[in-house]
Amino acid sequence: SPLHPFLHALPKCEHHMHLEGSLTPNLLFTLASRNEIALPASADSAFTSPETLLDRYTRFTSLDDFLNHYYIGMSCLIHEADFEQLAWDYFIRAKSDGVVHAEVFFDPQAHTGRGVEYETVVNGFEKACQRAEQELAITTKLIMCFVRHLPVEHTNGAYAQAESHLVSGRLAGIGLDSTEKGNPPRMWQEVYGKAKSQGIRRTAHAGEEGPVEYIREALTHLDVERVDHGIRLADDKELMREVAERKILVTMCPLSNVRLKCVKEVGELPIRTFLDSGVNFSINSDDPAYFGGYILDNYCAVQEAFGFTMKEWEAITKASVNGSWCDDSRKDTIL
Ligand code: ES4
Ligand code: ZN
Repeated sequence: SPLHPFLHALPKCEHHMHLEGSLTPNLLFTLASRNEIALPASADSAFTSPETLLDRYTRFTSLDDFLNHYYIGMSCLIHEADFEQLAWDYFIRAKSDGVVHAEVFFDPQAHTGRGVEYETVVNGFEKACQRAEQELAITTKLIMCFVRHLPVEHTNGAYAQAESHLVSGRLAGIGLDSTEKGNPPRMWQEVYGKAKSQGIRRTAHAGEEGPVEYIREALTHLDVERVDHGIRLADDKELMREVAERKILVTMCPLSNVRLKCVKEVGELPIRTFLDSGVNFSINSDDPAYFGGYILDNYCAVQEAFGFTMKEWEAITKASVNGSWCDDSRKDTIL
């Protein structure tokens, strides 16, 4: 696109990027070897080499098909230095795409559940965040997610482990991810209520594979300040108006949605509708190592599908900065 240099130069905020989803096949094989992790000898031999794995990633059939690979991949992360390297490699790449502020997700339960200490994970990620701030001038926030495929009863333990970090601000907030269908947001009402009472920021994946009712539930039962994905929001025009009025940020992930067969193509996403209806949204990479693109690739895919004007891109950029969980002085510096 002739707008490519313009899109590259836009000051980008990333709000929806799972650090574990930035694990490239190359780093995955390096860590598997270094940590002596046996990769599965799967029927389709996806884990033969980085090349066969990358090729398999072009054929995900659903969110769960992706998640099966995602959880195997992260089983190679063992030591603090592994987590630090993972996040640092992402920040380098984000910098080259024009990211100035990154709020990144991670899944503590996916690590503690296989014997890796919570502190190992957080300390590694925090070291990378500090380096990104000092050496790359990227401001960062860590958001912990609860995983919906595990019993909801596990949530209180995961929250308790992180609670002091959430209260002190070392972690910026909580999110909810993993298998959506059959796991409606209201199931996590209790922990979200506690977080709210402690002044902790809240977001949740909703309306990715699940219906618009899950978006409504995330707003009413979890009182989220953001909606992650929110593809289905345009199915309920009244709810969409409410999201616009309340300036709830919808964090869109176009290439993810295509790879996971939530939509056939980027043009099917309600991005033009959101822009015209005053819904604030940002464009993000989700799991860039798995979905064939980092944040700039997602901006370019949106431009190819919707052909926005420079003025429209400036409005998108502004909403993205203003929807960030950084303080106002940082927003002013970016804009
Ligand atoms: C995820 Cl694309 C997506 N959806 C839900 N949960 C996730 N965790 C990591 N990537
Ligand atoms: Zn996600």
